[in-house]
Amino acid sequence: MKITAITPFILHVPVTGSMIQDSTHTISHWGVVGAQIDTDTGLSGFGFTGTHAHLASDQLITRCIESCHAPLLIGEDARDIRRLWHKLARNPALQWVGRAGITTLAHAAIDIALWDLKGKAAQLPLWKLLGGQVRDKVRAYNTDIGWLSIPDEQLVAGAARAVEDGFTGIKIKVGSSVERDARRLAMVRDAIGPDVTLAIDGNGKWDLPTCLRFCRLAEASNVYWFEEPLWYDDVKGHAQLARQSNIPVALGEQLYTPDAFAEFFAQQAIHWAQPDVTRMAGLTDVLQVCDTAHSFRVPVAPHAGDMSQMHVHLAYAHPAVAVLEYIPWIKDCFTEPSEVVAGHFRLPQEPGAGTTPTAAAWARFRQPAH
Ligand code: 0YR
Ligand code: MG
Repeated sequence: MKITAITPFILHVPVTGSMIQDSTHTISHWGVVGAQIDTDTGLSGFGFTGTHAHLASDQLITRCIESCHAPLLIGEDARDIRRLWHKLARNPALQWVGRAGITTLAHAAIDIALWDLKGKAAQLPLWKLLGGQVRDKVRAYNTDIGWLSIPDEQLVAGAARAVEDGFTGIKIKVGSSVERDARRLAMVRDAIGPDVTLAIDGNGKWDLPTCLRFCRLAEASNVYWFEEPLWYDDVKGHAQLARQSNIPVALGEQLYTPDAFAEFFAQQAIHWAQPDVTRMAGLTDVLQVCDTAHSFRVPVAPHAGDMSQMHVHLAYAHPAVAVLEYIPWIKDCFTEPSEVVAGHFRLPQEPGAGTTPTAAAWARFRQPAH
């Protein structure tokens, strides 16, 4: 299965309600920035990374795919996923200038497209290729009801509606002010009752004293995890918080390498790991993190940079994954949307990684790749 062409693409897809905010970002669209890999078998694979849809930086990713990674891949056997992963990780054009960041996001798109091809060639959904179903159901938690930009009453109503719709987990954003966020958290807990898991996400905004002050107020609300309480790379800060609060600590959506995760595991700084195939160098890298997490008995809750199109396969196939994030912004762009029914993700059936865009999405959301 020889690679004959690699074509980058960019889609900008609107978020729910035209705008959302967390503690650090205001966004109107999700960027689906990726690569189509064609082969001499006639099969094409698709892979993508997730961005905040800034065309200028999205075009740096597509440029990196096309100018730096693609020349190393044309003519190669698409089935050699791990060998090609290492070839790109040692790309002479990139290793000196970009061991993380845009180069990694570009690598992610390619690695995922290769997994998609492998599934299509075998006529199997990715979860089957990864070793089969290790669980009957994958529990979903809803993040899309919990943005900081949602006013209090709407937040409470949205949380209650999500529970009525069958969700047994939700997540709300924090990181505005300790008092406001603690009040909103208590209101939501009140509205959803004691049986629904309720996580919070600070997106790296606060410092340790602020987090400790917040945690004291939040402990009464039975918080499932506190995600990115501190700056993403701060291992010792998270280790301290993990020791000083009763609320479990989660992070990983901003980590690029297995080495970064290894440090958090080794320092016992996190209770939950949240790797993302669109942030790390693809599924190949995330599988390694999931295996390590499993050895440390740390549960994995993959972050929704892919809006769970690929992670749903991982979640069905890897024993470390405990729960999966649900944000519905881009699902209808794909031939098999990642759907939640009665609070659980449907088991994908189509061959591949769930990354094939529909013609309609292509026509509607495509942006210039250069
Ligand atoms: C919006 N999920 C997250 C979005 C989301 C971010 O900035 O990118 O909130 O990825 O933290 O857990
Ligand atoms: Mg997050």
